[in-house]
Amino acid sequence: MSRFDPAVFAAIVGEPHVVTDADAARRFLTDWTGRRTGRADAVIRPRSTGEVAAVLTACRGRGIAVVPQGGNTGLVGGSVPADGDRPTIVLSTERMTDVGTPDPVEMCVGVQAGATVAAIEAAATSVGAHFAVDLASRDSATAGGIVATNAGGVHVVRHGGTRAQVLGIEAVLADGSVLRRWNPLRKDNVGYDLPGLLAGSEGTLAVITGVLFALVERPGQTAVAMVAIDSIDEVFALVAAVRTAGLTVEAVELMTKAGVRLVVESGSRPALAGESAFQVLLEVSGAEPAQRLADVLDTVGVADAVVEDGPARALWELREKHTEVIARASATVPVKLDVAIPRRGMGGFVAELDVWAPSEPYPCRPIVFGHAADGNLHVNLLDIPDEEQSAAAELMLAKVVERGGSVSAEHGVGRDKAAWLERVRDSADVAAMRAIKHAWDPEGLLNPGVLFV
Ligand code: FAD
Ligand code: 2HG
Ligand code: ZN
Repeated sequence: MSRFDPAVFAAIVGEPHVVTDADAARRFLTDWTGRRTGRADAVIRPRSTGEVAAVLTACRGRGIAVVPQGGNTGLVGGSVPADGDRPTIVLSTERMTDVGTPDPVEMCVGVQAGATVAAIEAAATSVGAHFAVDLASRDSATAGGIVATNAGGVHVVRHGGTRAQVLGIEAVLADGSVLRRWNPLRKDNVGYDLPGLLAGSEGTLAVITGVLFALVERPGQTAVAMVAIDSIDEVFALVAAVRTAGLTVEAVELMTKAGVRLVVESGSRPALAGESAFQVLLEVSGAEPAQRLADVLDTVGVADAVVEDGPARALWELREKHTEVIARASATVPVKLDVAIPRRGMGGFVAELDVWAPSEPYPCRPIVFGHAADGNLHVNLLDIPDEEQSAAAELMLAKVVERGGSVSAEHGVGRDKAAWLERVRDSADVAAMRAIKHAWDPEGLLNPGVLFV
């Protein structure tokens, strides 16, 4: 196996874009949580698909592993390399930020992999359309990253996840060849859905260089309510009442008293005067949405609520600040578990968590929030000593599986949950996934240690 030679890569992307200086490379080698720091021989920053193809060809010939990285906002340790001796580069898409002109007839926009979610939405807005994926990391998370993780976000209840928005894809395979399906057709059943396969592939099958995204209609007038509730089951009654009233549900986000309290302590204005066990943020669209939403809340008889015209950023702030506030509030890096639970079981799961957390040998502060209508809960366990964290995660994920849930709802498997793959998928399923991995990346160069242990 040849040693890494920076000159080979400098000849492809230009010397300034082969980052070997330790200080300059640091931000690419530690993940967003600060939990994982890895090692790489260099960070390579190509500008074009042709450069990515040449980089992968050079890596293949030299046995160099490639860790694709977009905004590095991933929360499962998949965007940074492992800490070992293996020759490795981080391939950053941060210079691949082109956003094409959106097409208002075909309702699509083509972007390079490093374009941020915020940039894609800005382009969509310029033609009166809307990009359906939105998440609090929108200013950093990239097209390639959201496709590679099949990110969810706040509008899954309305439009589905990222995979549902992918019309076409351009990606460089491990052998340096370029796969391109780039057609805005909504109907095209010729062969396997390779763009769909790359959604959720977490950098293990190819480096995504471009995405042709579907755009959706703007929601028009929206209204946002923050509603006090005592039990999670009330969420579903509320959502049903809103739908029955003819309003369209755009987002349904759950928070707990403990989480809202932390965000308010960090300086945000509380929405409601009192404290309830849970607060749910409901965003709806339709004609006169604020008045109609208020009427629905009256009819249902909620104890406390506030309704504002959209976009109601102050209400959204209470939800969107959870991740950063939790990171600052915990004495140790929080254990972050992104799980899905069958909706009828969510209340029981959260109640059990409250009993379990203080009674374990390593008592922790659980903060739960998430995309309630999708059954997606973000369970953050604060203050757990480092040496106890994997046992705590293990216990929690086992409870999720017992309840028929998923150990990864929207963040992916990454390195953090790779050991769970064989526990939650049956042997034929894992064998099929391994066969795909082997066919696309026979030498195991793409993101080793992610998805598969
Ligand atoms: P990275 O973190 O750089 O990479 C993530 C994975 O994708 C890695 O495995 C990486 O190898 C791979 N990858 C990246 N680019 C490419 C490429 N071009 N080709 C192939 N593989 C690639 N996630 C949600 O699903 N929903 C949320 O609501 C949400 N909210 C968040 C809020 C905050 C404040 C933060 C910090 C994170 C949040 N996330 C959320 C997690 C994260 O933003 C998403 O997983 C996002 O999709 C990652 O995009 P990225 O560009 O940062 O990818
Ligand atoms: C969100 O929905 C993200 O805000 C982050 O998926 C979840 O911080 C988390 O646990
Ligand atoms: Zn989320």
